[in-house]
Amino acid sequence: MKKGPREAQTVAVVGDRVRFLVLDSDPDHPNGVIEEVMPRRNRISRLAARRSGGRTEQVLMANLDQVVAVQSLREPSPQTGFVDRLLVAAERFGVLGVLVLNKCDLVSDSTDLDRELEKGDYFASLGYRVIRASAHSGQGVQEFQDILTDRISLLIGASGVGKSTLLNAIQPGLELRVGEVTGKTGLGRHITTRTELFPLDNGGFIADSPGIRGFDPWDIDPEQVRDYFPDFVEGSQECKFRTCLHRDEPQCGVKARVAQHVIPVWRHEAYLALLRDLEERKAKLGYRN
Ligand SMILES: Nc1nc2c(ncn2[C@@H]2O[C@H](COP(=O)(O)OP(=O)(O)OP(=O)(O)O)[C@@H](O)[C@H]2O)c(=O)[nH]1
Ligand SMILES: [Mg+2]
Ligand SMILES: [Zn+2]
Repeated sequence: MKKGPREAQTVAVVGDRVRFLVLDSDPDHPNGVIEEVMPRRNRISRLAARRSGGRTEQVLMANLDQVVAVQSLREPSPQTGFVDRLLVAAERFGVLGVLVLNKCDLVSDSTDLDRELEKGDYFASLGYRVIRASAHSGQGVQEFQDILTDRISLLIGASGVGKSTLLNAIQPGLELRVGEVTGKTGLGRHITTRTELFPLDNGGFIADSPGIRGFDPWDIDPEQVRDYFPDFVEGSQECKFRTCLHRDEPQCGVKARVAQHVIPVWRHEAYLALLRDLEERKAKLGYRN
């Protein structure tokens, strides 16, 4: 199957149900062949790296219950718009979205008005589960374990935010490799190099994944993206135009709510940036799915 067209790079991914032919059942040197990948109930996909020409879907995981976006409050500092984009991909397929804000121990006083904590509170107000955690102090680790129990989940986030460390904290037997964040660049070192699914002692499965820089959701039309911002629904009912993209149009209920501080400016900007990216992609390549 790997010899297929370029798109075949994700012919079988973590979470796939497959038909498997056992060639050798000897536990010392088991061997077999994947013969068929069953239809996926859902998936989390992004546009593969630029070098693929921007036409290739990269499926990060299939058949999952929830996607857990992990950010660190410091070292590395969060990527603008990452959570917004990931939640769009989750909404697209009806996958539950969860946000973990890790390294809370690095924020001197977690009650102070940290911008990222404020953003977390906003996502929580939209109904997403948001966990303030520290793999080092133990804060939120029990809560993190609880949300993973009996579910199939994907952990995703930039390199160095502490995905593997958090998993080791709830299940030390995993003994996952973790790595220092480089002082100079403040970036992680891409310690985890492939996505791998682990059974959890308390039930459920968790996939740890390599750090990613950006997330461009796959298979979303520019005109659709507004539908995956649940906080825009109410305001959009007051837009003059039914086709309003909440950008330059007059009498826009969403922009009115931004002006009233009901919808934060950063949230609207995350939407506009994603909309622009999707429009550019469509203009360049033509929309395909
Ligand atoms: N201060 C602090 N450091 C943490 C915390 N969690 C993880 N770290 C540190 O952050 C560094 C990176 O942790 P990893 O678990 O390797 O990060 P990762 O997200 O798995 O990174 P990749 O595998 O490269 O994607 C390590 O040095 C950890 O010790 C935390 O809650 N607080
Ligand atoms: Mg890791
Ligand atoms: Zn509008």
